[in-house]
Amino acid sequence: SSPDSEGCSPELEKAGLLNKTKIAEGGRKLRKNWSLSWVVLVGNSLVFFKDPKSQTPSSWKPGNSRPESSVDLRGAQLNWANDLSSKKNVFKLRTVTGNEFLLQSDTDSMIREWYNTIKNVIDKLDRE
Ligand code: I3S
Repeated sequence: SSPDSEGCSPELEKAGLLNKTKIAEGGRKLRKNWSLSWVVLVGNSLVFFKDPKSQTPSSWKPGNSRPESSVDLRGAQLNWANDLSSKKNVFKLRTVTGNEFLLQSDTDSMIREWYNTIKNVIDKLDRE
């Protein structure tokens, strides 16, 4: 295979719009601030982009746009968290460094796909 097809560029697993709020930073609780985020799962990372309007599925690549932040999924924990919000379809992602995010979508099928896809990556990394 060509140098770019494997190894050099990480695999794009999924991309889409989700409501996001960070609720803890290094274990310290933060005030919620929900906003719509363009979320990209690529390799072992979940990458968040600020401006959904300027994002397209092809614009996630480094250089094409600036990520707002990125989360390493290795060792992360994923749990449904409908008790942590009045919104429906909420799950919580906690990183090894103690950063916690809530992600949400009103579309049941979409949030379930995101949950399953992220869970699969975390489980795969746990087995390495
Ligand atoms: O868990 P909380 O504190 O009830 O979360 C709500 C608040 O963060 C609220 O902001 P202010 O209290 O700063 O105005 C947000 O507007 C709500 O969206 C938060 O609750 P939900 O249930 O939407 O996660």
